[in-house]
Amino acid sequence: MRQYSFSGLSKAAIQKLVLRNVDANNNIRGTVEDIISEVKAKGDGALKSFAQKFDGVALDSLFIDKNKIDELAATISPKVKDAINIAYQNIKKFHQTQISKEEKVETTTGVTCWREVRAIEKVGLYIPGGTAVLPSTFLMLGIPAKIAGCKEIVVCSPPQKSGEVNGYLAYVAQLLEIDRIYLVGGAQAVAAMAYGTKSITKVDKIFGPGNQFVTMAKTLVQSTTNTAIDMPAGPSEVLVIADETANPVFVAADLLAQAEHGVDSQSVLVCISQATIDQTQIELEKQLNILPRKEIAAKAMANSYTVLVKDLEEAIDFSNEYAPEHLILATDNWKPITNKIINAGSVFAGNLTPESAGDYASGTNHTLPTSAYARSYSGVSLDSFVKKITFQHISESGIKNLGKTIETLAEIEGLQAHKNAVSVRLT
Ligand code: HSO
Ligand code: ZN
Repeated sequence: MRQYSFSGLSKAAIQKLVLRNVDANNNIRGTVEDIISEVKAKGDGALKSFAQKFDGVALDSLFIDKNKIDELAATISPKVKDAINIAYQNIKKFHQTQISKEEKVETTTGVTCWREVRAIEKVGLYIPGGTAVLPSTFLMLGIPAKIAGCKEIVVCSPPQKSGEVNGYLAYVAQLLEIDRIYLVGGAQAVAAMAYGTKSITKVDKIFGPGNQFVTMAKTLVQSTTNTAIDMPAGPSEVLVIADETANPVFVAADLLAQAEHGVDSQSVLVCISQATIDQTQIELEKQLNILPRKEIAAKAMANSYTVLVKDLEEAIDFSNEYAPEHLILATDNWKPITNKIINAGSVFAGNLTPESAGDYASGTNHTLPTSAYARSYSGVSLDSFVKKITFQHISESGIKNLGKTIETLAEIEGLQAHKNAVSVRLT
């Protein structure tokens, strides 16, 4: 890992250091535009030829149904089922706490305002299946979609060589009572859900992480259709803040857990102790060498760095500039610093709290803003699957009490018809 010292970095140098993934997708834009046009023009036919071209599978059917899902789900071991069940319960428990009901308020006597929550009717979930199939992502998106009460949940995941999905995804589908999985991956899946095809419903909002092609497709369709997206999701990243109470073995493991996601992932260590940085470097070498995905992780680590800081406050300052997707506080002294965190997707507090817990099973959602979008976006939650509609009711006394105010404001804006809409009710 490259090493920097906070005191030696100018403001401009920090800005440069925290910058990531700008223009990363520009060179693939053309390819993705072609894929989208093809899906728009040829629908299901295009999806089948892309499955052949990109996944190497000749598909008879574009989806698997309930029978097939049950059959595949039955092939997984009881141990894995138990683990998925526990994750399912915890994620459900946490997301159920996000159900909210707001009170009506009488802003002026006779004028009542309130909001009501409605589920987004049709949602599309994209479950990646490239170098790693992620049943955990299916849980993270499917559970809040179900709690919200979305009427139609379209699920797309690339077909495996068998022309099916793996048993883990099938088991999650069973838990979520989702009866169909479309065998469609990549940018073509996003295009299909945004424009609709004969067999795939056009949805109102598309969720889910993916490679650069998927992300580019999401970005493009949100500006050309009325389909929304959860967030622009780039390569995954972690920032670990560590002090002398941190365990370098744990810190190295956390940095590598991020790095194994993809060659473009980034792991950053911000530490108040040079000795801990040095020990972590030694640990990294040891642990990296025995990882099955060491080639991927090594490339990501080459794109990663450490920053030596004088204290935890300075560490948080740097982290707030970076705005990490995941922030690990590898310190026993995490409590006094949480209120200083301004920009982060999800925070893992204390030395025994690995990011992997949130990736899989503690309950929080792992679909989070990357590439400094944590400055303005929240991670996926129940809120992502609902809309809040404002209502108001005005009684006879209400229009009397507020009428004059509205008339005056309409007048200063020169909007006579607006004024009239009140005046006619006052006479
Ligand atoms: N760290 C990823 C989520 C994930 N990790 C899925 C393992 N499986 C993005 O938050
Ligand atoms: Zn992960």
